[in-house]
Amino acid sequence: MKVHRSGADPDVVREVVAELLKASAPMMYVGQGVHYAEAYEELIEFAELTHIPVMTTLAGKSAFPESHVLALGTGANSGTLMVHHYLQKTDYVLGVGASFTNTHFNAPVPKNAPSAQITNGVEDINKDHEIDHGLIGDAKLVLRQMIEEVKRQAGENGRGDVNGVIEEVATVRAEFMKEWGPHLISDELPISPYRVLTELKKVVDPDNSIVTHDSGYPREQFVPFWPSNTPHSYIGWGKSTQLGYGLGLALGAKLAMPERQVINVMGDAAFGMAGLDIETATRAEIGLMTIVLNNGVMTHYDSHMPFSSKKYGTNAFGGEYAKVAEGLGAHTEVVETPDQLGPAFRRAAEANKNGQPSLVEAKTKAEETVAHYYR
Ligand SMILES: Cc1ncc(C[n+]2csc(CCOP(=O)(O)OP(=O)(O)O)c2C)c(N)n1
Ligand SMILES: [Mg+2]
Repeated sequence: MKVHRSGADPDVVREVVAELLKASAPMMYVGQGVHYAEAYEELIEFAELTHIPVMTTLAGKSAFPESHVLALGTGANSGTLMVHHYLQKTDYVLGVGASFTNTHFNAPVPKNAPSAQITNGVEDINKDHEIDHGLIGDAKLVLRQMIEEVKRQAGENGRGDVNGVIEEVATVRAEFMKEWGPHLISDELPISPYRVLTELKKVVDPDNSIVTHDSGYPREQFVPFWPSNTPHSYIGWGKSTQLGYGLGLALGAKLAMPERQVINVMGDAAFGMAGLDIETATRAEIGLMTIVLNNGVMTHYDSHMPFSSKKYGTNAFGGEYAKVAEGLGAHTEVVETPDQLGPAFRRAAEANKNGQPSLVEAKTKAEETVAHYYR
């Protein structure tokens, strides 16, 4: 079947652009539709023409470079302080390829600000949120219409940074990093999962990798801090949040983009659900890296099931996952101190180059500190 794309009603485009240019703190709430439409260049061009800052949802992560001066980062269940800041102050929200679905796994859509929504799913319009303008169409085509309309209304060079967005985002980002820096460079033992992220970032090239998390704390801890600057450098998932799913995604990602370093970060419970699929990677010579953040528990689940946790230890796990993975044909590493992380990641990545999967089992702390600003 042929795919048919369509653009939005030009009258609505005109009205939305006029309103956006009048607003004092507009923001973009960018979802997975930008990936589907491959509207990456248009999104950057539109943001730069209007100086509107960009938040991505969990599934939208990596649709906009997080190193960009207009990037607010990801607003998932956990998220950045910059997202929180703009969610509170915004006076106009433009959804781009976003369904505006109410879910625990994305930042809340601001209720009191006017909103417009670019989506190709008619059923998304007024589904969970009453919006002011629907821009029904393919994100790439609609953003192109919006770009042309900004040029018509504000001139070829668009609107300057009249609201001082670049400085404001930089100030809030500095505050955010000041708060989280100590976690990211922590020397504590067992190892902090945030330190794992920092050391991984030094060894692999994030722009040429594809990282994905698993359910639980690995997702909450990686999403706000892993720098996604190129399309598909991160697979954000979790609206349906089945534990173990990340490994399957990583297998597929490596097949789709064999030139990239693929990394799947999972907890010990997640490994219990799907870890045996590492044998699939060995058999099919899919050289991906799995990092098991082995903290010995399902973090926080003792509070969900206090009686059985106390009596039977149902929230806890034992086991040596590197040994299991060795039996499945992977190159394996066990890491107990932060300084061992870098060399282990280097050797694990080297094995991947030869088509062998690798597993790094890091003995980590059950870290409950998460960047939760809006919930
Ligand atoms: C199939 C399935 N069962 C249960 C859950 C609920 N759940 C979400 S996270 C989690 C525990 C995760 O523990 P672990 O993988 O060890 O990661 P941690 O949070 O400890 O870092 C559970 C049970 C789920 N998401 N999917
Ligand atoms: Mg765990």
